[in-house]
Amino acid sequence: MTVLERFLKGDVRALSRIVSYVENRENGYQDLLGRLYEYAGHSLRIGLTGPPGAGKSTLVNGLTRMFLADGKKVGMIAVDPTSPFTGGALLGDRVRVQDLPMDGSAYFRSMATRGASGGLASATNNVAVVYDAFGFDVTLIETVGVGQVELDVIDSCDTVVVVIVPESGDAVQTFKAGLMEIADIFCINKADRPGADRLAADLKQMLDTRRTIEGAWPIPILSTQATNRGNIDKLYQQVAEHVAFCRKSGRFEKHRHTQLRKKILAILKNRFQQEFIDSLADESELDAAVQTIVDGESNPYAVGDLLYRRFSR
Ligand SMILES: Nc1nc2c(ncn2[C@@H]2O[C@H](COP(=O)(O)OP(=O)(O)OP(=O)(O)O)[C@@H](O)[C@H]2O)c(=O)[nH]1
Ligand SMILES: [Mg+2]
Repeated sequence: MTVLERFLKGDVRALSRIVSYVENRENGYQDLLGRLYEYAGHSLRIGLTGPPGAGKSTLVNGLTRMFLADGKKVGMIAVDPTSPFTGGALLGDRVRVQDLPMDGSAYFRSMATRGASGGLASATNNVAVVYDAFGFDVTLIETVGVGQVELDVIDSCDTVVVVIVPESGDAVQTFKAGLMEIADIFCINKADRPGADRLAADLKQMLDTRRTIEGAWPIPILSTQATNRGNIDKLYQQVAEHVAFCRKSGRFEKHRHTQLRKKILAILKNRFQQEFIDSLADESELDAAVQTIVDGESNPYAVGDLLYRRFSR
């Protein structure tokens, strides 16, 4: 049996092989991914984002247990754009997944920046497609903060949970951090700590004063205590309600349509870009062009224009 056949039969080791293959963009990974799309499209994608140490992993663990109890298969991805280490599974993450079943109903990977930066978001999306094709009903994606990589990752999710803690400051700071824009659900974790109620009230006021569009999803604010599973069931329920809301309003399909559109454009952009750069393979030509600018005979835009015209001819 080939690795792909074993993968399609639910072999977890084959899953690991294919995830690595896609993650490392090994030769021919696009063809393989292309084939996997045939089996994908069924997995829900739920993103959890928030400041470091907010309790995202603990919440992911809690949600995973609830999905498992509901008979669902769950894939987890932890994305850490700040860590340069390959497969940088943090000790904490390993500990947290240790007590999850090993029968393939739950699977965890952590992804860190490697090689070419900027590819982390697309690598994460690709791994999520592998999970989807493998048959995970749900993919939970954890990211830290809100940089461009995280936004790209989060953008592909059907539901986004923003996790904040009393320590992360007031509602205004949450707003400034750009977290208001991306949240479908607010989760104030570590509600056992002082300041949680105040933060919830401020956040509510902030959300209330924003002009709400007719028929928009009313963003809920939940307080959780992830370490003792406090209110995890409420979070689980809100996620389900958000998904149901999106399906009913057509937002779900529309969002997925947009994602596929973006994917096609990204593929095209990469290909054209590569083709163009390849056409400039003669470095001396580029150096000569630089010299014309140094000599005051041209400028970068004029050179770019010239090279582009020649390429497109
Ligand atoms: N007091 C309290 N501690 C919590 C709660 N939830 C998580 N923690 C603790 O907070 C610490 C960080 O939790 P994680 O789940 O690793 O947080 P994270 O957001 O995944 O952290 P990074 O991935 O490093 O950004 C751990 O020591 C948890 O046990 C909570 O509700 N209350
Ligand atoms: Mg974590």
